[in-house]
Amino acid sequence: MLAELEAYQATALSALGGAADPAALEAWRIAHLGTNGTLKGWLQRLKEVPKDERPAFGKRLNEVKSAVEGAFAARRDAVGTAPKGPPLDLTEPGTAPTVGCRHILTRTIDEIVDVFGRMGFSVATGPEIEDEWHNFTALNIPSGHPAREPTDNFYMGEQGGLRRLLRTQTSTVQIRAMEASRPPLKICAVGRVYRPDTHDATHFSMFHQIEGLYIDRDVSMVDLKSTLLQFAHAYFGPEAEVRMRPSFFPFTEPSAEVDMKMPVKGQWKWVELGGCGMVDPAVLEAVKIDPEEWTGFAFGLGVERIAMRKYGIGDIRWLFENDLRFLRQF
Ligand code: FA5
Repeated sequence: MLAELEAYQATALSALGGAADPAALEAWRIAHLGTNGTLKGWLQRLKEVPKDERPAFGKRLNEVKSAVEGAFAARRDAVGTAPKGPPLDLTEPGTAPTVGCRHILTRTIDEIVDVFGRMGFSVATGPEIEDEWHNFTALNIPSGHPAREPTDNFYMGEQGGLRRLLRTQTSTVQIRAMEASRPPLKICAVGRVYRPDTHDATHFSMFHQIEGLYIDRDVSMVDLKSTLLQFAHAYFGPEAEVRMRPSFFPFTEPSAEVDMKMPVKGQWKWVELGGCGMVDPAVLEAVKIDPEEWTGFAFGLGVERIAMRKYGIGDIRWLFENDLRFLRQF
């Protein structure tokens, strides 16, 4: 039986040497090392060996087993294993990965801030949950003013004796900037504002404004208009125009509505974008800036209205529906 075992080892190793590819190697492995393989058979035959010869035979069987297993491992390294799954066809057209992009509003905001940045405005920020002082009182909107009505605001309870609300305008950041730094001051602030307006093609209850504030000595309406005109030229092109119509805001005097003439579906049209004016002395006094020494202008424009005109978007609601068919166009 020992001789038979020696012969088996020689046959097995020679067959292994002939297995030249992964498939043949796998067939050899199943035949020799598999659950019903020859080597297993040899282990079972150990009990046929006379008891006194068993230790020597068992020792030799273990040596054969190690030799055969070791030879298989070496052969597998040399031949390599069979590739898993179907073969890879590098000439097949692939699936292009989806590339995301910034939301059109984010892009508009970045573009606008970039233009004002080049005109020397630094960026200021303020909280979206504001108190009455910053949203109304400091902006010369006294208590009892209709703008404070609960129907026109999202109130959120009290803190420190002041009612809190979602800010209705970025003009709140004018106050925060003037509280934080002394003039001269040239800032812009962009962000979300909230009003309980009925949704339609041009109104939403949450929208964005870009605020500008410039406080220095001898600032005039001419500076205001030339700043808005520079913005219009930089953003809508050299043919854009700016028009101011007399208006009223409690925090500016005089006040005006800002219209810009810009291309709408290929035709140049006047479009109302926001409000502006010279900062009211009462506002400067509220933040302890001497109105005899300092003057300034401020403006606040609707970002959605700018984006809609710039990119030909017909309905403000499309900007917030997150419909990829709309968003992918930009
Ligand atoms: C203001 O909010 C003033 N704070 C602007 C201002 C700033 C005046 C500094 C003077 C000095 P008004 O309420 O008109 O003004 O809003 C400004 C712009 O926001 C509007 O012209 C419009 O473009 C946009 N807007 C107003 N309400 C909505 C709305 N519901 N949805 C989308 N855009 C709106």
